[in-house]
Amino acid sequence: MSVKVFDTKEVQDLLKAAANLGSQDGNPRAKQIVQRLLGDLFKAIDELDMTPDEIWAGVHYFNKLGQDGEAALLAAGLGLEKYLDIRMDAADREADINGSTPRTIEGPLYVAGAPVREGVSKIDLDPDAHSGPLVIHGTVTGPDGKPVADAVVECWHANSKGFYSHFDPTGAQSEFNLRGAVKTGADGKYEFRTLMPVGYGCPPHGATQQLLNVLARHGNRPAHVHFFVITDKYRKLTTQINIEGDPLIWDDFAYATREDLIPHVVEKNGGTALGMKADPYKDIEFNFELTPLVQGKDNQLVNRLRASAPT
Ligand code: MBD
Ligand code: FE
Repeated sequence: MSVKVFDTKEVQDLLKAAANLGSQDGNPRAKQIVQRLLGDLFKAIDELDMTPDEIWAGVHYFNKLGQDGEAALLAAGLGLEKYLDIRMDAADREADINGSTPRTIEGPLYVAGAPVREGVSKIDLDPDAHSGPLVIHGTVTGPDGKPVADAVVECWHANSKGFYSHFDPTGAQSEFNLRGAVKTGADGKYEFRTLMPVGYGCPPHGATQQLLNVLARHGNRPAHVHFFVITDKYRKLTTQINIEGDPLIWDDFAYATREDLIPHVVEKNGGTALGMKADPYKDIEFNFELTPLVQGKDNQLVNRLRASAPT
């Protein structure tokens, strides 16, 4: 079939009716977006001559995606979340905001409500025989390079199986294992005492991996640690660091790796005195430089549905 119907009056009227453009009611922005996205889909069906079988496969894929609770995971895997970062980066350059710690995607596995401690937090609550001790520490500064007091640095990462607490399919981790928050003092310093994470892999039978398989893509991420840095004075930073040496660093299925987000991992001794499970430990120094508010506001604050749990 090579029929083309998109530009017919019948189809254009159908699109307008579906988005209810003839009415003054409803949410105008939602109507605009529905008309555009549905129109782009109709057009693609016409131009690629998509078959009914392909369309129904796609419709039922959405059902599986929802059943699996993986829509935000797929958004990361298809680069949609990265694309939003690319746009925010471009907006920053236009606003002459440069040189700060790069942002990178939040991902779908944050849980709000981790306990906030002063300066230092030990966040490995559960034992993990396959993971060694890790200290991550540094200083939060403003665009002026001066330390920021009362900033909250929040961090979350996976265990030695690549599983995150709250989302662990084995149910093995306690709430807030490997999740924590630290408030900086006058020196702007934060420190997390934890265990070395291992890279995440998409659930092998989930909708996301199902699509990635069709594309001959893997669904794995290099070992990484997520951060939010939040203060009244500057804009919220959402970022991650990768663990140096992970073979997937430049092959992340979620496209989150950035040049300035791969700090060196240094071998140290003295872990026992820090309350770590062994004396030799790995140490990462990573400093955060925040960006200025724009006309007194965080103009890029992202609202999205986030999991939460009681502290
Ligand atoms: C992760 O740990 C993650 O950070 C992202 C972006 C997607 C899936 C799992
Ligand atoms: Fe992650």
